Amino acid sequence: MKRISQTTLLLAGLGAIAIASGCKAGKTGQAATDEDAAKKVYVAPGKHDELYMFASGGFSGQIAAYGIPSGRLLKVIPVFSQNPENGYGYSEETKPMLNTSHGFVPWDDTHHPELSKTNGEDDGRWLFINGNNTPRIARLNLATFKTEEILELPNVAGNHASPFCTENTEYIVGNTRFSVPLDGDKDVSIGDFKKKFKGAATFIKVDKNTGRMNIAFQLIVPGFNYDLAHAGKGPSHDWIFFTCYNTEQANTLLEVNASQRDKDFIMAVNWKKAEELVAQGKGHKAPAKYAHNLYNERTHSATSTMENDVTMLDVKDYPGLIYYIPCPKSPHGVDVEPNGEYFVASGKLAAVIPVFSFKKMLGAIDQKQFEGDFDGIPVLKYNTVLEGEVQKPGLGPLHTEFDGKGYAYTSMFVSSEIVKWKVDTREIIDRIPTYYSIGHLSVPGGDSRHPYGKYVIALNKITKDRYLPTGPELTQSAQLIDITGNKMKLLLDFPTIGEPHYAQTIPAEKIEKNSVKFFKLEENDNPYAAKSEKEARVVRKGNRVDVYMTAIRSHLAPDNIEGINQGDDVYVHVTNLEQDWDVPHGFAIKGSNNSELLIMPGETATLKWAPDRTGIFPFYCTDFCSALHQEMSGYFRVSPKGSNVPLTFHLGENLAAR
Ligand code: RUQ
Ligand code: CUA
Repeated sequence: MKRISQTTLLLAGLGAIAIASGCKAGKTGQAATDEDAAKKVYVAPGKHDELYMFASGGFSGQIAAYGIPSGRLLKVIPVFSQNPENGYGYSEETKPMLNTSHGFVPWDDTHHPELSKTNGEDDGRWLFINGNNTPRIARLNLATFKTEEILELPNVAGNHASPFCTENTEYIVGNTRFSVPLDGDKDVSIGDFKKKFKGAATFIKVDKNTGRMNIAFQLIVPGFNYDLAHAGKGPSHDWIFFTCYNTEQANTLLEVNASQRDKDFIMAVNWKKAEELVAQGKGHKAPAKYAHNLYNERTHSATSTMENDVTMLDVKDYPGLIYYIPCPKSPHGVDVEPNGEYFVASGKLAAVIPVFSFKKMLGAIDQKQFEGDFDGIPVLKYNTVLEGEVQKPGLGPLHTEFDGKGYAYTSMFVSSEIVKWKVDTREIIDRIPTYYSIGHLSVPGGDSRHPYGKYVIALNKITKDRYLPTGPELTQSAQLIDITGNKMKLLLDFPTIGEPHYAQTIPAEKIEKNSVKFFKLEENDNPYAAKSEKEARVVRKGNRVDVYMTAIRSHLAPDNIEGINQGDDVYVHVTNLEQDWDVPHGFAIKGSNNSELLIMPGETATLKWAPDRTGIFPFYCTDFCSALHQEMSGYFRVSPKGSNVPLTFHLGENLAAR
């Protein structure tokens, strides 16, 4: 009991420090008046930013792209949440993207954008992001800035430790935050936690050419709470390191009960070895139900397939597959420096930042330097793997990124600052306050073999007094910090959508050159496309009416449609005939219980509409596309059920009364 109350006090104390340091620090703000800082973030009108930053939208479920150094918001890319702004998740073509084994799930919580890598470097092809709540991983295509694929993860709950990329994007890896009974064994007492609740580390194979994802295997690991991971690089290429907390395996009041042990673990996994075992036919197929959703750029449509099983390896059965490294205390993540030799863990309740050596780890394994085992899995001796500790770094270390010049930058949640330290000597070089309560930070390329450096971006949890107040809910915020000198220098605060949980930042040139400007009409394979006005038509089959509509500046064809009856399901398939950059058309119908469509040039999108009453229903283009945009409109006539008004459609005819 005594121990519990001490821990509670410690945690309450940490919270208080966070708030106190946050409010006090608010007075500084020197950068806002610094002309030099203003010059460094000023991007003249018409000029482009130097970098793209892709930040998760946190509980918005989306990704947002910003220009750096200006901090200008360029685009919100819908991923796990419906987006009425462009019809994602509302149109018939994109609804299947949000299908899961639980049915249609129109929201999630995104945390960790991960750029695809070639030879350990960000290659600008794809961006992966996790859905935390209903475990999913999405892949975005950075040529189109569209979500192309969403894969649900079975046997997992709280897909937080995700997604992490191996050095050549061989795998995207995720693990469970909440250990749960495996899918085959569902109705289990929570009291059976220690026996029956398991972690499942998921290894998703990524096709080199198409980016297509498939679950290669899952490793059944002990029922802990898994936290962030990073794959090795260079010498440590074959390994991936996970952190875990709650090695106490508590299932109630985790705040206290999962903070008992002095050290939890880094779990080092030899993924190369796991891959070999699976190739040899080891492991077993376990029943699992999960959705695999794929968007096709040619049909402009998504399909959802339900998968039925997954290959699982129980790590207990394969010695040498994983090792534990003790790590203080409730570690929240592990980061691998550019050379792949040192890995750095951050215990959110720890007083030091431990830096481990990969070489020493291999040596310790070789010489069986074990301090014991957990469930048969060897636990290496802390000191045999440790290279050294960063002493007195600050309070609440969370995440570390690197600048490629031998320095590391660690975010400190509780003391609300970034600490710069030297990787080889572990001495602290500088610290800078963040406003407030920083979570992740992002150095461009900061988790890759060759960081671009130049900036570190603080991704904060709280803004308090930093912006004009907007009622109880305040904007979320990031901060841009110059790291070119010995001392870090705050340049800019900029608001973000949702919570900018984590971001990855990449030189613009790697993305810009591949950017798609429009979709070729002749490559449009959507079965409902009308590729010219001549093909525009309306077809009835029972109570289903398909409208094949075209859009071009500045009319929709057809624009007068009669003979729809109440009780019909109307599918309006709009094809944008434009073949030019930046000419989308929009589409909306009065009273439709749906969002608009925003149709890119060459694309087809479908709005489903069930008219709820008889009458005249105007429809129009919602995107201001030309001087005669206001004229881009038309009418539906909806008659009573069973009416004998013939189905007709027109364009360019002044109808006579019927
Ligand atoms: S975890 S703030 Cu959700 Cu990314 Cu450390
Ligand atoms: Cu098309 Cu406005």
